[in-house]
Parts: sequence; C-alpha cells; structure tokens
Amino acid sequence: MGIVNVTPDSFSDGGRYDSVERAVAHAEQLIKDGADLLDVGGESTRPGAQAVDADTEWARIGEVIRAVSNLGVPVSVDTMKPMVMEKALEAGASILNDVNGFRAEGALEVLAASGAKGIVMHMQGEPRTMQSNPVYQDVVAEVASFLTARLEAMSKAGVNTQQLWVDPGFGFGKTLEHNLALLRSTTQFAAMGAGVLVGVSRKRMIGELTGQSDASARVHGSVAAALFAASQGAQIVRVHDVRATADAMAVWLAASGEIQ
Ligand code: HH2
Repeated sequence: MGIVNVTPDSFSDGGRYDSVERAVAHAEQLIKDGADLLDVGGESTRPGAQAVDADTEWARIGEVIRAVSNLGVPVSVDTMKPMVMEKALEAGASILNDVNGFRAEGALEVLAASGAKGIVMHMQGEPRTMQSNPVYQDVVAEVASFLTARLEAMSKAGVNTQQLWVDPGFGFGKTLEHNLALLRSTTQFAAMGAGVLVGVSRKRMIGELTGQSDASARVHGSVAAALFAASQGAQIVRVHDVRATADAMAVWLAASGEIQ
C-alpha cells in the first residue's frame, strides 16, 4: 500500500504532495513502483498534530480521490470522520482506513451500510497527546483485546470480517518497546480472522533502531521491517517507499520459494 499524504504537516512528507496535481503524479509514480493499493489521507496523525475539520480534510483529498480512483488499483481513504468516509466512497474509494478503529459516532454505520472494506487500527489516546506517556500492563494482550472487540462489534453490525484488516497501530500511543512487542506478535494478530496491516514506514521506531533522525533516511530500516512483517503474516504493508519495498519483497518471495 503506497501512501499519498495530501497534507501540509505529515511527519515525513508534509507539504510535498499538497496540490491535486502533485498528489496525483505521486500516486501514478507509486503504482509504477509496484503499489497494489493507494492510501489517501488529508489529516496528519503524527504525534502532536492538530485535528482538522471534515470540510478542510475533504477539500484536500476530494479531487485527488476522484482522480486516483481511475488508476486501476483500489483506493483507501485514511480518515476518522464518517462524513469524509461517505464522500470518499462516492468519489471512488473502496477501502476505509480508520486509525481510530471506527469509534467515532456513525463511523461503523458507514462501513456496514456501504459494504466497503475496512482497516481497523488501535490507538491509545489521540494524536495530539498520544506519545506523552503511553502505558500498558501487557501491550500485546491489550491491543489484541481491543481489536477483537472491534471485530465483534463490526460483525454484529453486519460487516463481513473477511473484508477487514486489523492494525496494531505502530507509534500511536506506543514506545519503542511496545512497538517491537507488537511487531513480534504479528502472527497472533493474523490469527484473528481478518487480515493484518502493518504501518511502520519511516516512523520514529525505525529512527530509534537505526539512529537515523531524518525520516527520509529511514528507507532501509523501513524495508527490513516490512519484510519481517510480511514474513509473519501481514497481508498489507503501508509504505512511503514503494519501489524499495517492492524490490525487496520480490527477491525475498522468490528466495523463500513463496513465488516461483
Ligand atoms: N500511520 C499513519 C497514518 N495512517 N493508517 C494505518 N492503518 N496504519 C498506520 O500505521 C498509519 C495509518 C501515520 O503515517 P503517515 O501517513 O506517513 O503520517 P501522517 O499521519 O503524519 O500523515
């Protein structure tokens, strides 16, 4: 899954693709580079980010979603807001990616009524404050129990869990130790009855492990994490650097005999 951030303030590429033309050109490049899916977002959720209202978010991404929905790959919309979800589906998106786990009033209903696919992520707290002091007794058990409860709620609302991916939410209210414990438990998340999405691309955890403070210098570390996640059963890896990830994945899949 290639990331298209149409934002002025995303942590690694804020402001680079914040016009329709630049965002669409970037999406086209990601597809050439090997992306099978695109994730379009108009609100940064980096630690400390300020929330934006639904109209502002939609003004950023509406035209982009309409344009990239014609490029031949499924498009997901990265939003927590039911109104933005509905408009994005009308504009051609087919996957709802909610870092808030469809907890906003009305979000689960949009997912259920539309029949769209969904990505349900765990987040402790909210982006503005989530990294201030994340605390868990047992991070893997708590994240797993949250995701299981969300899958149950969705199933009750009539959503087919075969159409869902769970996501532990790397960096969303988690320390490096929390993130590593979750990454090591990917097989456990993969056994929940939905797919698994892992999003660690260029994140602070990669910086902490490699010593790279500049997000754009975290490509190699991010690729290693993506390969590890895939080897543990993640079906989708959400990445900024599609070409690097796709090349590494092709070699690894061939070497491991999974693709001849
Ligand atoms: N991470 C980010 C945004 N959306 N969605 C899912 N499902 N999983 C993630 O890990 C995830 C996500 C944050 O990364 P990015 O989009 O690059 O930055 P920003 O939120 O600053 O726009």
